Amino acid sequence: IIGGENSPRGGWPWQAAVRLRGSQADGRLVCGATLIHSCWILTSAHCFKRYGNSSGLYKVRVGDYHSLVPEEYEEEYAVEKIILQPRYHADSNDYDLALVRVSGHRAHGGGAAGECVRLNRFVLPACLPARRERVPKGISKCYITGWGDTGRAYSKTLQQASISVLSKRHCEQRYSDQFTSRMLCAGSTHNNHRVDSCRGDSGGPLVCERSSGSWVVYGVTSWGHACRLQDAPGVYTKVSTFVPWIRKVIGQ
Ligand code: 4AZ
Repeated sequence: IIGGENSPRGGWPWQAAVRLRGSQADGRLVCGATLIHSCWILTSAHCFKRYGNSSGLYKVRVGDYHSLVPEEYEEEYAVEKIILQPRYHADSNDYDLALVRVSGHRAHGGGAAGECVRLNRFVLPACLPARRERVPKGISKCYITGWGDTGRAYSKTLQQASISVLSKRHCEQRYSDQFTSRMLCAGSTHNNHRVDSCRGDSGGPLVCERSSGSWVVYGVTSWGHACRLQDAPGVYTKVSTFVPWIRKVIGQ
């Protein structure tokens, strides 16, 4: 995250990370992700472009704040399966969404029936938007979060930044037909304080607070022209488009 700040501990309890498992690169950050159900995280499909989509290569970490310090509510889970959005093709950024099912916590014991990730004050799912729901205009505060590049290096602590969802015109002007109706355009509206997602934040959430106080994952960090360039807003997969597919896959 460029132009962000340290998040409060436990401030974004749905923030998860996909990390490499085993080998020399154990624990290396692959992508951000959002817990949307005790057994499922939402991330972007392009996260699996580099190392492939076989589940044994990855693990999911939840409840984390400082990536190098073991914390009380931090847990890691094996990946049971990775489901890429069927219309995603690795040669474009369209349909850039994936669902990852995590293995249950039998090894740790003490979980509720049908639960995979153990939920608590530091580990809670975000809400899905309604099908075709638009981001509420004006009233809602939206944030991006992640451990990705801050402009100097990847962050050790979870970063947050307040961001505005922009009209699609901003991204259509900048990216022409690479920007599709499956995408959201977001960035900062003033030029002297740029805010953006960057390498390593991909797959992570763009959340906004509804007037009811619930937090909804409207976007999944996907792509953009570098980070923080003038007139280069960030592009996020529009989750509301995919709610029927998500519900079908996760079975609710
Ligand atoms: C990336 O390289 C990346 N500002 C992620 C997000 C954005 C640009 C690049 C959007 O993963």
